[in-house]
Amino acid sequence: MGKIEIYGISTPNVPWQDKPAGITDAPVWRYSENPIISRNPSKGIARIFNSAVMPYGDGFIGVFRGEQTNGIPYIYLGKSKDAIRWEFDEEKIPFKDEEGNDFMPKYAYDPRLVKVEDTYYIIWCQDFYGASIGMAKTTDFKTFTRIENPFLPFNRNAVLFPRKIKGNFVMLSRPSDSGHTPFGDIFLSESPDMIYWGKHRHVMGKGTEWWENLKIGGGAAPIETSEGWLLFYHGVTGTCNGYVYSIGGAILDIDNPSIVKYRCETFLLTPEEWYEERGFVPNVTFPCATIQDAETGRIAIYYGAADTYVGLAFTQVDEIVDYIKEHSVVNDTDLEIGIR
Ligand code: BMA
Repeated sequence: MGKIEIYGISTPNVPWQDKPAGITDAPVWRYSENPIISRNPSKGIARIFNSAVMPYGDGFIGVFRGEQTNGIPYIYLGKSKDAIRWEFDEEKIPFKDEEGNDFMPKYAYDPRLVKVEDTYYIIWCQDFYGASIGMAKTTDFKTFTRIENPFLPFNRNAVLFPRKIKGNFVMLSRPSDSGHTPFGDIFLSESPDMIYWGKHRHVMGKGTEWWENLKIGGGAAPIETSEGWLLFYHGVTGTCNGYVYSIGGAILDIDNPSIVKYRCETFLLTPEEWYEERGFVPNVTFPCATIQDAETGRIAIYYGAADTYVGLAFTQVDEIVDYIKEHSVVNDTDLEIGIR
């Protein structure tokens, strides 16, 4: 164990590759066999990307954004023994309402998967008279019950914390428009029951650094560490040829996560490889999940690449926390509690 502790389960079978010797100035490195999910991964699905995974049983489970061959995104369940090679259900996840009746969203994308206490929550973006957040819960990955939509439209990138804080569920989200949203900050909301959400707080704004100067959005569920909540998020800049999505890192206060303790002024990963630069939407790296091992501090980051593939990258908790702290620039809106 290193100097920074990860609070959570040990996952000794977390996917891992040591850092290549040539990489000296970056704390995150890519899996050499990327992308781990390629085009046309299963029947009727043209692309899988922006997807979330976690340990389950003696293997791993995940919720995957599958772009159907009619262009409409939906969420599919996948299973894996090693968290690298995945098998997907052919049918969409069969969401039901509380009475057990079918209750399918019109479309669903960018799912996150977070376990809080004994329940797994799937959080995604869907139509609610415009782009907004949908949620469902399961305890067995067989029955999936939709729960109330947490927020008014328009909103995206909702990410649940993996435990209650001061007795409440806590969720990050990014209020948006219903299109390609040329703005956006990360906010936080609390709920005692997963039905009523409030106590909204501003967490962090789009960055002053150029790589994240258009908008930001939550990525993977925050990782609880002895330094605070480690958050991988996406930051976007606009160019004459469209948006570029990079992965950033921040550390939020453990008891008051609307306070940003450290925020890395440089991106942690930006489109460089062919599968990140070339695809349905070029120049996108979009983190949606991590798997981490409390024992070794190993962290595997799952990210969508070019709205076409799933990539895998690695870091180690001591290294990433040190890097974020060494390169941290926080401004007044990061440091404040976030209510006006
Ligand atoms: C965002 C979301 C993501 C997508 C990204 C880049 O607005 O829709 O699903 O990866 O754009 O196209």
